[in-house]
Amino acid sequence: MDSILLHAQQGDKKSIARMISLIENQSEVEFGAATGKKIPVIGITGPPGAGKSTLVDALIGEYVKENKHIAVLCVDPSSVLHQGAILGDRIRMSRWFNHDHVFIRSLSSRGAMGGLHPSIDRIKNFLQTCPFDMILIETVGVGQSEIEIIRHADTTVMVLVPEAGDEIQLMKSGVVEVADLFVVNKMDRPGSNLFLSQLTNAVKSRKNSAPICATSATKGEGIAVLKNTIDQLL
Ligand SMILES: Nc1nc2c(ncn2[C@@H]2O[C@H](COP(=O)(O)OP(=O)(O)OP(=O)(O)O)[C@@H](O)[C@H]2O)c(=O)[nH]1
Ligand SMILES: [Mg+2]
Repeated sequence: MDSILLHAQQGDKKSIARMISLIENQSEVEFGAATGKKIPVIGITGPPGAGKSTLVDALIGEYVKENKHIAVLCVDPSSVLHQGAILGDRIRMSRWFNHDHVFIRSLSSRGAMGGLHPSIDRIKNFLQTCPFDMILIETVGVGQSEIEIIRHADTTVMVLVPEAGDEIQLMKSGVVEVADLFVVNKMDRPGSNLFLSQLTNAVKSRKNSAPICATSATKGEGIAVLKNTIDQLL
């Protein structure tokens, strides 16, 4: 196992994948502690189908342009939709699977209450010891209880879509309180500008303000601004 770890920490993707499998299957195994250079962890969360994977795919493109090395964990908390969503993630990001600078891994949550994989902390700590510039974690989160991601991420990005409802609903769901950055995706959809202004109002009533980015992930619109906004928060 030592040589797998060594290769993983030199950036060999096969070894990284094998190490993650080992960590998943052995609850006591722990690699890496938060020492030395800390790699930023960005959580991307939001309701099912909001476009999280499409956005991650586009963001990878921005970081790869800068020659950065990126690790992506896709965590799906819903056991029923599990296969379909993970397939969705794989399709959405498929162009990056063979890219030297990109490592992508899907994890099932195995019924963890907060919606995140039980070994996510240990996997994250291990990835911190590998040569990445950034770790992105995609997970589904709809209400406050499902936004456990904030505990694991340095920066939490909440992806919402015009269909997310009105200002009252936003306040009720509690999502407005927890994110560091909001994305209104699917700006090409009807009602997007109204939703954007309602979200802006809702976020204004927070104690600490948070930036809001508007994107159309499928068209690649607003991605560069989103990337810069994320970078400013790190
Ligand atoms: N119209 C429009 N559709 C989009 C946009 N971004 C994503 N989509 C579509 O929305 C659907 C869901 O996109 P995904 O990226 O899989 O969304 P997700 O949030 O990762 O979904 P889950 O991981 O299953 O929760 C796909 O059909 C995308 O093509 C957008 O900006 N505009
Ligand atoms: Mg997805």
